[in-house]
Amino acid sequence: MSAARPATAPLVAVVMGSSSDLSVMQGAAEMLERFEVPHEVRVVSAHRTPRQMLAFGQEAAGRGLRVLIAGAGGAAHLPGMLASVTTLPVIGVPVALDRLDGLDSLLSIVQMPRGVPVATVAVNGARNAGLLAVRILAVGDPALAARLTAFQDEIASEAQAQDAQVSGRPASGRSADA
Ligand code: RP5
Repeated sequence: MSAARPATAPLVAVVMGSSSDLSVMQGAAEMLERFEVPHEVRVVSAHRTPRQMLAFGQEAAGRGLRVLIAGAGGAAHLPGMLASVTTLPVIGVPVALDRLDGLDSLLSIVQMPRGVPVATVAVNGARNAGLLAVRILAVGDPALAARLTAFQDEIASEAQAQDAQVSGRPASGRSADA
């Protein structure tokens, strides 16, 4: 029988190639905080600390992590390299740098070879990466799934309020789309 996990043991790791990615990657952490998912935030570089990066990926599942969110910019190898040394789902966040508007980061992350998947979100799409991690965890957690449903109702209400403001029509309230 395995030892009980501490309540705060991280289930998700938000990792990035440099602290210069933090302003974007903070969005993932904010979504995890919103859903009270225990997580850790780390800088792990595929190029500057390659050995530590590989060890991090190899040890992640054994530490109890369930999902890795990896953000990087430019020659963005971090998500793919982590995916190559773990069986955990890896969500890649292309971080836009000053040049090329993040297209370099996007293509570096999304064009993985067969057999080594990285679920790639939009350029700077860290908030969706956090939400996707929550969705993955919610597959086996009905309470978390219920909170995701409440979140979807909330963003539907926001969209309906925008419609009312733009169109001048009364807010429609809960509908088939809410
Ligand atoms: C990548 O290089 C990092 O993910 C970052 O997006 C980019 C630039 O890093 P810094 O030079 O700002 O540290 O590895």
